[in-house]
Amino acid sequence: MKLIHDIRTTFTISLLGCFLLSCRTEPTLKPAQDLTLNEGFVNPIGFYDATPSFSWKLPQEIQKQTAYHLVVASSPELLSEDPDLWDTGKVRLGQSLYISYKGKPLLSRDKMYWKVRFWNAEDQPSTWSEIAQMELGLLQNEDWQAKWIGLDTRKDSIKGKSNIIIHTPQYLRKEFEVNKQLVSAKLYVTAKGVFKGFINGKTISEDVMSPGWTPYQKRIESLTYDVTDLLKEGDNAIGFQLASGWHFGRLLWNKLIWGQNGSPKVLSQLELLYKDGTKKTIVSDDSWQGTTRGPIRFAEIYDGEIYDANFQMQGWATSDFEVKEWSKVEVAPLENAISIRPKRHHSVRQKTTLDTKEIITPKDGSGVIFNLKQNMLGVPRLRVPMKKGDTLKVRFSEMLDPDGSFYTDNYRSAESTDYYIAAEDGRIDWHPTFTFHGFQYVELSGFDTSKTPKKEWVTGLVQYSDFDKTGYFSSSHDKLNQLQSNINWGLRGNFFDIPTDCPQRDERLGWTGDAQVISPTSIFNNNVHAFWASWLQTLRESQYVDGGIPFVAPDVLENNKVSSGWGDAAVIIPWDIYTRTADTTVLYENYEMMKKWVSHHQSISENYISQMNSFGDWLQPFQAKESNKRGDTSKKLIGTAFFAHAAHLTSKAAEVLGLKEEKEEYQKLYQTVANAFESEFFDNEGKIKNGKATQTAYLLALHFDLLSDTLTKKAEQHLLHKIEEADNHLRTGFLGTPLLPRVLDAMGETDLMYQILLKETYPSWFYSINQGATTMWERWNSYSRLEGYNPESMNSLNHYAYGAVGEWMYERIAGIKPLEPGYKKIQIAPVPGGGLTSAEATYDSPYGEIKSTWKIEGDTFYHDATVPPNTTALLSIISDNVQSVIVNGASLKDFKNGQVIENEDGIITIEVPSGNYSIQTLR
Ligand code: RAM
Repeated sequence: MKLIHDIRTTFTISLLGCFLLSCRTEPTLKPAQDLTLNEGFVNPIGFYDATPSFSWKLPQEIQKQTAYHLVVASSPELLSEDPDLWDTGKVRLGQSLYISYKGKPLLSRDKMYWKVRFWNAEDQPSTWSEIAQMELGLLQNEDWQAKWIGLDTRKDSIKGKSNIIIHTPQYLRKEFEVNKQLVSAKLYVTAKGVFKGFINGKTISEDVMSPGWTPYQKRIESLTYDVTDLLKEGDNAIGFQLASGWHFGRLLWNKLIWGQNGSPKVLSQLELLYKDGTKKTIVSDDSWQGTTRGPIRFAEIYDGEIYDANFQMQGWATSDFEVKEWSKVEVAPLENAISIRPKRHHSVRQKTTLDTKEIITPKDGSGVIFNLKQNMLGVPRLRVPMKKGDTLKVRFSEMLDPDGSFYTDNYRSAESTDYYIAAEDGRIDWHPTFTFHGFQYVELSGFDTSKTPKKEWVTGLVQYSDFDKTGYFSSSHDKLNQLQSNINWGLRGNFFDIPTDCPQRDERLGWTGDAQVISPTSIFNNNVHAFWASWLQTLRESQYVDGGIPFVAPDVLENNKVSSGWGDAAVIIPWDIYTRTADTTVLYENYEMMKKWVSHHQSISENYISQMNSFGDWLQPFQAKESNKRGDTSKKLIGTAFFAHAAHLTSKAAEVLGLKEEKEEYQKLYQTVANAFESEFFDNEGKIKNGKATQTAYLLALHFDLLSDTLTKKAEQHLLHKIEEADNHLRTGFLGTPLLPRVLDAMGETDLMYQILLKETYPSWFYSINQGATTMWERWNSYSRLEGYNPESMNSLNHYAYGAVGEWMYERIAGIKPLEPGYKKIQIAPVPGGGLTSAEATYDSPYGEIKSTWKIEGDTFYHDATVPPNTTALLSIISDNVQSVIVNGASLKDFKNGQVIENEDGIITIEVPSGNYSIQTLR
């Protein structure tokens, strides 16, 4: 009886349900894919944000999403029946990116599971996506029962360079018992210093130099690891190696910033959940023991590492270890002023390896040189035969001098040397742990000389923040491809937890100017959304009370000084990220910083003319001696241009954030500054006055839109004249270089840009390639095959700023450019030129893959383009004759899947929805 009743009820409910939910169609559309949170996180654990945003991609065959339904639950089982955290119901919106969580509040350690379905243009539903998940980290200091622990290494009073205190690396350990069946074990951990963790002798993670670099006086990032598989029932042990890192190491020309007091410390909280529902937490406290008598004897970021195998402590991080002469650790509570927060981007990891390509044995009997034929950042893996008691000395260099000698002067005071002391005869297999180097050449001495050096002795372990590659560019021009490779290696060499200027010398700092110059190119090449969002938090935390933005972030200079074009990273980078990702959070998070920076500009201007200090058009070629690296463009002109631009971008940000009045206010300020700029620096002929007429002066005025229409036209001609004067070479430094392609492009001068780009002579991009560059260089003439190194000591061969031209390569040579934030609307408009016969780029945009590939064969121009789901594109076709263009096999005049919206100046523009397009044009 009961059963019949149940069946009847179920039947009625399902009929009713069917009616309500409209069962017209069984879902047949493929599910949404690539489910991510916030800045692209996939199923993160230890996540930093309790109110995350949700994004997904649609299958390629879907043109448009018209609605979505998102469910969030605290367990996968609840997801379909009873999503207890959030159920959006069917939301009639096309938005598939950054849907903000508005469900039940979440707390530290909470887990969430989520899935989504969508409806297409015909209102057909998709099947549900796969389930994605997230687990929060420890969001506040109160979540930590653990204490900071470590040995007092300061008292050893070991002094290094410039009398700076050296902390001997330490080893910390504790044994504990797992006495019941385990369901899960999570380790929450961080350090003042850098650490590597072990459980039962196995490494906890492959992360490098954790926890990374933040303004430690305000915030230290914590990491979360699932270590369930490393534990066993019975006796267990946990251990950490701990070294100075950025926190206690010398930084920037022999300064200690955070390490003036105390010694390195670890904070560790291991939380076990047993099957019977009980919990056990093992925290860092006074029950731990430590020693400095381990094999890592010395570790410094700039100077290298010393490893003495005689000090090896077999099994020190296992419970079988016999503890002798280990000391009790010092314990300190968490400070209220320092927030411990989950890391909000990916740690540095070993991302790839480079084999030795060539061995050079110098005649003078000095060390043997291993050439990787690629300048890189990371450490070497050394598999080298040694004799007991001998010391292997490992030196690094970016380039050899033309006479083949090993060159290290440009490392300045950074020793950048590793040592390994052998405890027995035989082949070692070792790499340093708590340092990193920028190098292409490795010099070894002190190995077993009875053996002939082999290439496999040295492998480069390439390390950078763990993001994926998103963009590819290639063309028929080999040197252009080499340039693309150099740009990429420049990024790999400087995205080491924060964006740095260089990876090799005694600097390696988060220079703000370099960062703003490279951000668009970096976002195309790699998934660095989270990387930048995280560094922008560091920048916010580093902003001075008066709104000034320091030269570097984290701020190790602490000099309260600012520079125009550098501090402007505070407005330029948030805007760049927003335009390329459509993530409004980056504007919300940084808007106050932007405003404060604009008022700082204002506070050091007189009648809207900037009086701000500036590094100027840094390292501009052929500059007057007295310009002292800062280029010949007037500082006031540069400052005023950036002041106007900063106000302009802040007004745009205000508009996106729906702040109408502020939008108007900043728009007005921009206009006022632009007017002041025009009358102060330009005469009626559109020529520079009150300062030197440089390419960069014109570029700033034009790119930041600071002149009236009439003067703009005139100034454009003066710029062309300046370029002609330089025999179609650039004359730009850090600030002007990224603007050059943008301005010439806007002027329709792409042929000229091709000429400048493909120049072989100094100063040009290919000049460095002709001298053997495999990365971007700090100077246009950092090195030459004939004369060797530029004699200036500030001369890095891995400095990404001039790689900013990458943006033009994929936006115009290949032709992929965002027209609306996040590439919701895309411009696909390649401009062939420079004798190239083909080019292509793909970009994994927030909506899916965008592709643009072209080639010229005989009289025909072939162009294939892919427009991802839920976007539209403006496709440019180089022709003025609709009849002669073939799109997807048919004449353009019969083309139905889109429309011609313009036919002007020899270019037909069609607007198309997502899909693949194959276009043939007769030239
Ligand atoms: C150098 C840095 C950086 C630059 C500053 C002004 O020391 O390497 O690239 O931004 O100077």
